[in-house]
Amino acid sequence: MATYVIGDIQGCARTLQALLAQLSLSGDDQLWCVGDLVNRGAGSLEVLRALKGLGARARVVLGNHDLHLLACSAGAAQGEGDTLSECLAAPDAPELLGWLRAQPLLYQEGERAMVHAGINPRWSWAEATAHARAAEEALRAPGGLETLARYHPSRKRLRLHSDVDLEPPPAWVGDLAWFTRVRVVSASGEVDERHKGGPTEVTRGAQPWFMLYEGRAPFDSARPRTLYFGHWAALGLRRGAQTCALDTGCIWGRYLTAMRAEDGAIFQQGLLEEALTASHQRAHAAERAEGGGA
Ligand SMILES: [Mn+2]
Repeated sequence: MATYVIGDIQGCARTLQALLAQLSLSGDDQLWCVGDLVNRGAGSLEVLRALKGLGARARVVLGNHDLHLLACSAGAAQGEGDTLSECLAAPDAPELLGWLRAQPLLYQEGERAMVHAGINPRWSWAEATAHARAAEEALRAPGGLETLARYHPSRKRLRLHSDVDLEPPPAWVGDLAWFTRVRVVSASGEVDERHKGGPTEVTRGAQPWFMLYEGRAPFDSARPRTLYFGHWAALGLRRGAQTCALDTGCIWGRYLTAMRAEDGAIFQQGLLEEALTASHQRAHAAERAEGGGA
């Protein structure tokens, strides 16, 4: 039995199928996906159907774009460059969205774990797990998606002008920034949402979350040997002491990467669909300036 961990798919269904053909999963092989299954690419619906169709052979964690789809299903607005309408209008949307909503934010099997973006490096592993379970439970509870939509990052500006939304978000909504959006941690220990460049461009006093996480390694024996993550295309493939980054920027015209966990073998598939254009990138930059988006 082999475990293949793959990076951010972002709706690139043809690229995913080509990578799966390369892997030719057999028997009890498992496919782990680090999240951001959907959005930006044209084949989000196909990706959801394919992964759901793999049943227990596919393990998935939720990314910021997956949460964005769930929020849109509960009334949040799509932004420029979003490609989620097909998923929302599909006849099997209730089943697919129900499946997506049931996926964890942090997944662990023995010595391996995965998360979309990262975890708060100040948490012990037990605390990280507890925070993830609490957020997952809240998301699945009645009204969970409405709360998600209400505090969605893309609504930041709107909240400033709305009396009803002035109360601070529940703690689990705040934790979503760690599991699904963090790249860099500020000097004061908060998620720095503005940073999206490479790790060498990090501003003074801030640090990539995984550097802080690995710096604390000797003090927490409960940790898995390897924590796989995605979300940071500018970082690319990076094997750290206790972490492994797998977002190799498929949607930006680069590669979709799979790593075989047992021996570290790498499998890559170049993008087969249309890459995001410069105008898309400018739209994303504008969204980031408002604290939302990718
Ligand atoms: Mn992401």
